[in-house]
Order: sequence, then C-alpha cells, then structure tokens
Amino acid sequence: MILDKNIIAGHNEKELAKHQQQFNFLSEQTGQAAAILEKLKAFQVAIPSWALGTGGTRFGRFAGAGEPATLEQKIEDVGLLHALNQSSGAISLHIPWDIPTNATAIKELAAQHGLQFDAMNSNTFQDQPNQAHSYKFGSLQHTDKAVRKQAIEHNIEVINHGVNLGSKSLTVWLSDGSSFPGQLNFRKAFQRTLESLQEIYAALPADWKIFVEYKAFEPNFYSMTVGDWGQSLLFANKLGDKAYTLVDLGHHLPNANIEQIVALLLNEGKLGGFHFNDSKYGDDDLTVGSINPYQLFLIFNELVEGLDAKGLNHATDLGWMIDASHNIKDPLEDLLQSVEAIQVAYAQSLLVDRAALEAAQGNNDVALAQEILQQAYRTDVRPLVAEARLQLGGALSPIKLFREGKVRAALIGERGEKSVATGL
Ligand code: RM4
Ligand code: MN
Ligand code: MN
Repeated sequence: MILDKNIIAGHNEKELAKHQQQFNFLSEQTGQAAAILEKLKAFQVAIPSWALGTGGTRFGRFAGAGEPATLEQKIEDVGLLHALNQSSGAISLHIPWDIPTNATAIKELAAQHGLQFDAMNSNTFQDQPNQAHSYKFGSLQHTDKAVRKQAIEHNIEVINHGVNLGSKSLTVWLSDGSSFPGQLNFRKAFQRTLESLQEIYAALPADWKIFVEYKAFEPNFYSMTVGDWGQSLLFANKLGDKAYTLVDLGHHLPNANIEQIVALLLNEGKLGGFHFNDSKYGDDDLTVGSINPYQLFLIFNELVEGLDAKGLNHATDLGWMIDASHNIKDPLEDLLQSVEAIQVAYAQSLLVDRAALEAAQGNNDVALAQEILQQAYRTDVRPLVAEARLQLGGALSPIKLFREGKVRAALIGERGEKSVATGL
C-alpha cells in the first residue's frame, strides 16, 4: 500500500492552524528554530526489519493482523512510516530472516519508497533448519573450528547480500558466552572470537564498517563474550579502523551511565552507532523514550557536544537505528512513536546553550549547569519536529493519520488477518 499524497495534504490542512500557533510560539521562545529545523530534516533513523511484526516474549507471541509476511511487504511498511514522518528513510535487515533473493528488484522497490539499506545484521544466535553445526555453545567463540567456520561464512554471506543492496555496514551481535561457571575459558573464548571476527573483517569492502554490539546478559546468564563496551572496544581496537562499537540502549546492567559510555566512545573515534529502545529492567526493547526520556536526552546531549567538537556530521557519521519491538502495540504506531522520541531528544539537545554550559562547568556552578540542561529538556519541541515533517511532505500528526486513514485495516485487507512476520 502506498499512502496517497492527497491524504497527507488533507490531514495537514486540518491540523495546520493549531500547529502554526504552537510552532510560532516555540520559534519565538527559542530563537533558533531555522537552524534546528535543517538538522532535523537531514536526520534519518533506520527501521529494523524484525520490528514490523509483533514481537514476542519467551512466554508467547500474540501476532497482530496484517503483518508483513515478506521482505517486500516489510519494505512497504517502512515506506509507509517514511511517507508519514519523512524520517525513516532506511531499513536494517536481519539475515536469514529477510534474505533478498532478488537484490535488484528489492533495491528498486526500496528506492520507490525513498529507502536505503542501513546496517546488515547477521544471526548466529539461532539454528536454522538444515544447518550443519549447532550454535548451542556459541558461534564465533566455539571450541569447534567447524562451527566457527560456519558462523564466519554466514557473516560473509550477509556482507555480500548487503553489497548487492548498497548497504555499508555489518552489525554483529553474538549471543556467545556461558551460562555456568567453569563452562568457558574466558581468555580462550575471547581469542577465538577475535580470530573469527578478523576473518569477517578481512572480507569487508573498503568503504564498509563493522559494528560490534555488546550485551550484558541473555541468552547466556553467566558470561557474555562481548558483554560490555570495554570488551566491544577491545575487539574494535584490535580489528582496525573499520571496526566500531555499537550501543544498544537495553544492553547494559541496571543504572549504567550510558551517556558517559557514549561520550568516551565517541571521543575515541570508536562509536559506530545505536540501537535505540527503552527499558526498565533489561533488554526490554520498549518504545524509545517510553520509560526514561531524560536519559535519552542526556545521551543526545553528549552526542551533539561530541560530534560538534570533532567536526562530525550528525546525520551521517553514526548509524542511527531502532531495535525495539514487543507484544501489545501495533508495530507501525510503535515505530512512529520511537522515531518521534529520538527526534525530540535530538532537538532538545540542540537547544542546550553550549557556551553557557561550558562556562558553568568551568566555574563549577553545579546548579546552573543543571538548570541549563533542564531548560532544554523541559522545552516542548514537538512543534519543531512536526514542522520538519511538514516541510518534508510528511504528516503533522502521523499516528492520528495512521488511525484516521485506517492504514492497518487496509493492510489487513491486502494481507489478511493471519499474515505473520518472520523474526524472533
Ligand atoms: C539482540 C540484539 C540484536 C538484535 C537481536 C534480535 O538482543 O539487540 O541487535 O539483532 O536481539
Ligand atoms: Mn540490538
Ligand atoms: Mn537486544
């Protein structure tokens, strides 16, 4: 389904008067709307192909109706999101959940929807039917060379799929680790993983990046071989210039200071990108900004400061991806909420008075420093985000339009009640 431009225009017409009033007020209040708008308009967030169907927990999955059953339908769904918000112009694929059997046709379809291919994701955390060796005891770390070889070859195959689609990066998330003390020799597991990653690294095209994603626990519960940013950074440093650390917001131990981690990785030139989501307990994969929006703002505050200090491009020098999905919301509404939460945090961090903050820090004026941050955080920047959408041809209120336009009902009409997405 392709959303008719007239439907968006009609919706915007109805919303316009109220929006303009709010936007004008905010512009006057902040005095820097034009510059922020340009940055917002350039900023795109990639949608994960595995989040377009309803996610499950280990207790069960309640499939929604009209889920995209094929890669083509997933691309259509991301196209719908992008038509609504003009800020979801990329899709991140998981292999083998979404194998592009005809890469040229898939690339064309994506281009019709204005989409590019962001990082490719490999999967050595599940066994596939007819697979020669099992990943039960790990993949790149495995004690058996044949298993490692199979996992390395899979990653190289994923790179090749990505090359055909015009992607420029590979994200490797490993479930490798151990669940009981004594199971694994940590040193040797690290070394074997490094050697496997080196073989994958050697297969990367010159203009590609590899992102090493860490996670504190799950599915292994005693040790994870890439368990935190330190371990990921060790791998990335040993691999070389094309290797970076990827931060998934849900992959830390409780109360970790993610904004500090991000600031230091960025300063080292080793921050590759993000998997955005939110969580209260662990890898909850909840909608971005739904639990702890202040943390998200503080992360963006460090990003903007660090990117500017290094003269980097906000929109293109890091990988901006969502990794969220769950059981009880319409995935498309959920993703619209996630993208908007990211844009809000980004816009708020652009509002921070950097010169005043630096002066307050220099003077050890703790209260003033906090005031400056919270002045930005407590500004309702949603009219700015909406104005960016409007200027790009998107909808002023994407979720409202998604509902009023009965988009899900139309998708159910096309795909049926029982259409189920591939993924977890
Ligand atoms: C993992 C990790 C990976 C994602 C899989 C589905 O916890 O976040 O990035 O690809 O889940
Ligand atoms: Mn992730
Ligand atoms: Mn995760």
